[in-house]
Amino acid sequence: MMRSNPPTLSPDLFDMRPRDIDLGPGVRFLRGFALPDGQALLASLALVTLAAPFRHMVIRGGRRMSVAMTNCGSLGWVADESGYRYDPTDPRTGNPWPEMPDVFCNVAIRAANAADFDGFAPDVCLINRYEAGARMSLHQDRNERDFDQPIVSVSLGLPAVFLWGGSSRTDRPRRILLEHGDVVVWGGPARKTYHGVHRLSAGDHPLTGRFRYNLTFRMAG
Ligand code: MD3
Ligand code: FE
Repeated sequence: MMRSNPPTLSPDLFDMRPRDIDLGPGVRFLRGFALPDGQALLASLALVTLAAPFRHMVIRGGRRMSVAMTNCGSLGWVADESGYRYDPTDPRTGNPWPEMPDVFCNVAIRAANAADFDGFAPDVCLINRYEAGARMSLHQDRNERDFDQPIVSVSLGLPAVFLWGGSSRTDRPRRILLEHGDVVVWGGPARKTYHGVHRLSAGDHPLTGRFRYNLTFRMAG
């Protein structure tokens, strides 16, 4: 009898994962949702970063973030010694942030719709770049104006262990593997949950080399 799929040649530890992960009310995990757009997203990302290069922001207290960041859209997330904010201007260049590429916006809106959010119109795409050792400690995202709107995240390149905590920083987080093409829509009661990213392991991804990128789409203004 013909098989519709050839057998995999290498054992994949993650073949045992459930197809859909339930992260509780308000969260929709869309595994592989952005896979068909992966290359287009990365090509547009490269253009954005020509105008607004990745940089390691310095947070209050003087520490440099291990994750390199940039933004596109009418606003961008920035950190400096005075705190966090959304700003229409890239402090590094003095220019407005680059426009959000259509392919970015389209994926984000389609994902929000798939998760039953209507009217998602992101004005910010924060772009995070992780290399081996880079991590993001547990935090809440609370600089946005309207918490009824979700955040849409798109993972590209090397996989990372995402830490999904609770309503308190001290709640023990669950560990979720986020891989190339995975999209998660975080809304409703999940919106203020503590979350972070475990330090990235070294690797070599066919499309992104030694990096992991994460795009987070927000309605901030
Ligand atoms: C849940 N980024 O940029 S994406 C961030 O992979 C951030 O770079 C991580 O946390 C990353 O703020 C995680 C998933 C994510 C993003 C925002 C959220 C989950 C969220 C906001 C509220 C709840
Ligand atoms: Fe966050």
